[in-house]
Amino acid sequence: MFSTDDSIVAIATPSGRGGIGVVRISGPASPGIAAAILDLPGALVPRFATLTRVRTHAAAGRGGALDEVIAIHFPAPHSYTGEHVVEISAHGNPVVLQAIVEGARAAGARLARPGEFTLRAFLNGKRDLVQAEAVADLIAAATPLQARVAFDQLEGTLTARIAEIDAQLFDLAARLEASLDFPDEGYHFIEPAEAVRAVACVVERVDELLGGARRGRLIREGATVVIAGRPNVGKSSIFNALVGADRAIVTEVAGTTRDLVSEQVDLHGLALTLVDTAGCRLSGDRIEREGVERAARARAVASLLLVVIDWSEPAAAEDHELLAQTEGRPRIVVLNKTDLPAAIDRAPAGSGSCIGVSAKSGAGLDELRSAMVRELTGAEPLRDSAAVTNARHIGLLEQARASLLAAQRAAATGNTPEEFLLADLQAARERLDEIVGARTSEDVLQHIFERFCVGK
Ligand SMILES: Nc1nc2c(ncn2[C@@H]2O[C@H](COP(=O)(O)OP(=O)(O)O)[C@@H](O)[C@H]2O)c(=O)[nH]1
Ligand SMILES: [Mg+2]
Repeated sequence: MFSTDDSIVAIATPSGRGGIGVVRISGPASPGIAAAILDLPGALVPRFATLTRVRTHAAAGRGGALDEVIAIHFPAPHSYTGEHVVEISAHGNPVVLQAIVEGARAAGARLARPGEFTLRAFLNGKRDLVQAEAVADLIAAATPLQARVAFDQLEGTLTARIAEIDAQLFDLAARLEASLDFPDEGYHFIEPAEAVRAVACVVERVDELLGGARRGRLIREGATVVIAGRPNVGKSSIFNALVGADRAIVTEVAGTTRDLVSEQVDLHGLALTLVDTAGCRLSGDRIEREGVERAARARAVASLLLVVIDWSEPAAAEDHELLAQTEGRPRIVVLNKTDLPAAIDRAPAGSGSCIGVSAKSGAGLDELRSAMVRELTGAEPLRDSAAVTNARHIGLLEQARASLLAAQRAAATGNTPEEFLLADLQAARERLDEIVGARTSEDVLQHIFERFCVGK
């Protein structure tokens, strides 16, 4: 179902207006398609930026030019997709770019599907699946840390580590197979004890990768942090202080925030969706009640809750109720308004850390940020990078690990036939192959490349 013998075209730059907009054409016919829409004296010189003019399909008959452009031909196989690629940089105007695409289609190109350029790069062996997925991650990155982690994977760091693990497994499997070929010798080429050690060594390396998986996933996927508390404790003020802008309305009137207000925040490299909610109270009009219900739903899906309490007032019934409701969930109790005299004599008991802040003066906000990172990542410090970040890779590594443990148990008995061990090792290797895409069903590929946008 994935055709690669036709030529595809798409606008590769974001929609809208800008200094430059790029149309990308890939496939065997792309040099000819380019020649049909560009004013060229001869063929494009490979990898040479040529200043020329582009004619539209409509203007072609009348000989009119549409824009002045730079065209570059990247001959196969040394291109992004591994095919002949022509990139046309025009002025960044949607009408101009669309007309170039139409011109290319009239000359024989087909409109590219989402992710199809990168899919072709994968099918042509220019990138493995981990690297193709990293392209999508890099494009989607919202924080510098996300971008760095994605680029590491694009560079092949994860691929290399998986290849090392696979090489160890290959070596072990080869020795077991040699034993099979000479049955009289039994475990001649590898003693059971040695097989156990060798598998344990591989498990250790898989565990190294999985060790950073929780943090990695958090880096890649980000997290939702919901601010909860009764009206007027300063939720919106804390939200604004963490966002660094007056995004939510702050007033002394209880019940001001009625809908969810959310904003993306870069917290020490983590992409957080911070959500401000309506205060939890039962009174109020219909709109406020709807807001309170939305707040409850937001709390239910949050990765972390900030339960805000006004420390300048005696704890109210709503405070106790919210503390009881959120007990045991990942949460931080935030005592706000520490610039005022305390009316609460001690920190509320229960799970999660408790941090005093003043949204007004900014005191304690840095501690709050650090506590948020700590709660979200566990005790693990947020180091620069993470090897595995993608849930698909993590799932496959865990499956490979389970097969390895089965092999280890089998070898440990000392009398399990080599075939059984080999079958487990083979299963583990298949999972590793799936990560890099050496064996992957079309469904999985389709699912992965659907995430891309057109032109990537
Ligand atoms: N003194 C003091 N007042 C605060 C602080 N944080 C918020 N407030 C005030 O408390 C009132 C309610 O704040 P708001 O953020 O709207 O609370 P929300 O209803 O929980 O969203 C406003 O008058 C704020 O100016 C603080 O740290 N110190
Ligand atoms: Mg509010």
